[in-house]
Amino acid sequence: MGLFSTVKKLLGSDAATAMPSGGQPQELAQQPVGAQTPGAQTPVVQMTDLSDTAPTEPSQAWRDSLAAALSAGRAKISDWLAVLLTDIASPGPQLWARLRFLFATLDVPGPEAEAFIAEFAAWAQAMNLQKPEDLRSELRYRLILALDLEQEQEERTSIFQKLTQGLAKTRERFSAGLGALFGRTGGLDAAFWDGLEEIFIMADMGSEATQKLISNLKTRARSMGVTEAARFREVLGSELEGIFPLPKKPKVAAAPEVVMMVGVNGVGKTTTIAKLAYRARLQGRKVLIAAGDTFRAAAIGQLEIWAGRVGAGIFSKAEGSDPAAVAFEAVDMAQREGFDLVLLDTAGRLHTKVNLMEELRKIKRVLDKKHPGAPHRTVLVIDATTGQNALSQTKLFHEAVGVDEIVLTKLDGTAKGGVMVSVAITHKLPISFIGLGERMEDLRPFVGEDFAKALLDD
Ligand SMILES: Nc1nc2c(ncn2[C@@H]2O[C@H](COP(=O)(O)OP(=O)(O)OP(=O)(O)O)[C@@H](O)[C@H]2O)c(=O)[nH]1
Ligand SMILES: [Mg+2]
Repeated sequence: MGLFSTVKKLLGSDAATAMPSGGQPQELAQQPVGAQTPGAQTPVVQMTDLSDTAPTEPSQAWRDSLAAALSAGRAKISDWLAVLLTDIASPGPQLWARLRFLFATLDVPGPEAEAFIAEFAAWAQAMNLQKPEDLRSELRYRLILALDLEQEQEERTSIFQKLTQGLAKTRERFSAGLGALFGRTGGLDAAFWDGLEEIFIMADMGSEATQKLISNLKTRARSMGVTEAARFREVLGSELEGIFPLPKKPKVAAAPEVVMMVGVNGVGKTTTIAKLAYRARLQGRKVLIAAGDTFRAAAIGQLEIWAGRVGAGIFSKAEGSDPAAVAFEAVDMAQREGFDLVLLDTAGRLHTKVNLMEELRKIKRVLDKKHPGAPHRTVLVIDATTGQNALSQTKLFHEAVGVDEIVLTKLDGTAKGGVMVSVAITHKLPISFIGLGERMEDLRPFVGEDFAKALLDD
């Protein structure tokens, strides 16, 4: 039994009720960390003492506290972490001992627990995780993925708070205007709709999407029987909640699953690949990263470093190589060596004489020839701080290569949330993940309902 099934049992029905009503985004990895794929690369632990015999704990009170936190019957990760990390200044024997106790209490088989601890120890060392808050946040992410707690209420709330901060600017604009509009006495007359239109335009939605949204809202208000401004918030809330389609589960007839990342310069493609690889690795998949951005040597080097850190394989060729050849040979390597997932990086721009879209189409053709059905997903990366440009980028890439889903990065900055509403309305593409920072753990599933709530909350 893996970590995952153990905790599902522990969570009981709470886990089910904590699921978002909109369902959860399609995950790149389906296996718990316990289900180590044979041959998956485990970072080598160097100079890290994994024994827990060195200094003895001055007090064993934490055992009782942890046992109590666990027997409360609900998985509340912050309670566990509080006990695990009390008086722990840095990763070391004390922490390993506590983790062993946690896993033993959860009935996690020894080898899986040891693999978790070894990988965490190696990561803490490689990333020099010394600050208690960094240690806490990394351990939290790893436990959440390994134990499949991402949709648990507490975790959703914490992501929601970050989302709300990122969307603060958009929300400010929105809520002041909406508050005044909804505070009006009276019905949904022409002045009301004009006022609403103005607010949407101010929130970077663009005129086309705004017209469409207004028309949808008129229909929805009628069907909900709402005729006065004071009740309009409900109408807007339910419209926005349903605006983001859910990612589709790709059909992968034979391994490996191939994901191609596209997007303009600097939006976060390479970083997102590292984050996706990291997630998939923590969930027990064998991941190969393919350095298809051959435009700059630095891009290849950046990926090689990340692949090493997150325990993924890397396929790269020299700077200036044909990206389609990189894609072909990477899939060949993945097939021969039993990788589950290939993440293909691509360039955001090329030398002016080569057309980027033509290049991307060629990569797709070559992939499909080599491995029918590949790429199983073409993921467009968009920087959330971009304004209306996000719309034209989506149009461009979608028309040229067919985008299956969007990853929205830099939502920790001053995100322009309204633009995503217009992308969703205009192109009906799902958003699968959001980037909330530069650390590996800062990539989380997108929940449309929460995004809408974060936009509208005042
Ligand atoms: N704050 C924040 N920064 C991010 C996020 N995602 C990526 N970045 C940063 O954005 C910058 C560009 O990221 P890259 O991954 O190199 O972008 P890219 O799309 O691969 O860029 P090119 O290879 O030049 O086309 C880096 O400094 C990243 O750390 C995020 O979610 N939040
Ligand atoms: Mg890049």
